[in-house]
Amino acid sequence: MNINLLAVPIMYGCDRNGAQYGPKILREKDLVEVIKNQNHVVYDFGNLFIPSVPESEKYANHEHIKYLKPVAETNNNLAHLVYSSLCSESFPFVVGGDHSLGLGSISGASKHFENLAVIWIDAHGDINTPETSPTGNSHGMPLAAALGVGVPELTNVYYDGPKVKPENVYIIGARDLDEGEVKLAKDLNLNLYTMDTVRKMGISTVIEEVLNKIKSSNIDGVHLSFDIDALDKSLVPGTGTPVSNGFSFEEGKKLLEGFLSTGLIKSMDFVELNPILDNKDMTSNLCIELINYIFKTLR
Ligand code: DIR
Ligand code: MN
Ligand code: MN
Ligand code: MN
Repeated sequence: MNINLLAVPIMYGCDRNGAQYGPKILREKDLVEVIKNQNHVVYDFGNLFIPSVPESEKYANHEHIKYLKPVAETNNNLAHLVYSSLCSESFPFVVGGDHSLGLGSISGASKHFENLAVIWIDAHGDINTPETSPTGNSHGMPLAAALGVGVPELTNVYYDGPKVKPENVYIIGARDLDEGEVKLAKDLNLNLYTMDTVRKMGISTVIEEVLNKIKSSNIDGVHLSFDIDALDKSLVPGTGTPVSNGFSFEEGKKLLEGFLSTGLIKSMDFVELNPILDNKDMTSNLCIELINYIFKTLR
């Protein structure tokens, strides 16, 4: 397959220094070679330009959402790269950086596909709005914005209006949802597979159910957004908001393979690695192993 590597060294969405170095450390650990060795052709687009904004201007664009303007701008730029990658039949692999970039990925993919589905694997829901967000960090908002909920700067990224329909959103592994997120998931009737639900159903059954739902709707493309904090806290010290009771490494691989081996996934995010928080490269090494597996199973 042709892979367009789109690296997005952004940390404005998590407001945690270090997330911007995810692409750098993964490249140092031979990211490109790892993907090539799984029999893909890799086009490395380099790092996206991220505007530099001093901390003193964190709230310059909105009273609660931090760095709103550079986040929106970066997502606009990313969206067009994802869109043009898909137009040229290449698979966009978006490497973060924090999860605010999920909005740009979805926006680009949804311009290309008639009816896009999104699988969001994460300890969090990322469906906060300025009203519900306890932190003001936009990495907790990209999925809401893609659904058309939130401030216009985010809901109108790339083109105006919603990018994905609620019935086409699948959240898997959530175990740290904010109050307002629980309510929005309910109100919009999102397909929410919390960690509790996953444990009750079993991973294989979850995969099967999600794939059946996707195949029985008129979906023509699926975007998979993977936040490494979906994995258990003990495995990922190098991420900003680790949460216990997460997936083991084997479970994470099983989940990814279940979706990536189907031929339905047309684009993907890999986000929230923070090398500064890492413990002896344990998380970045695990990321490389996971990425190797992703490209081994991608069809
Ligand atoms: C939290 C954290 N729900 C927030 N979100 C994270 O700030 O909105 N998402 N870490 O991955
Ligand atoms: Mn996330
Ligand atoms: Mn569309
Ligand atoms: Mn998360």
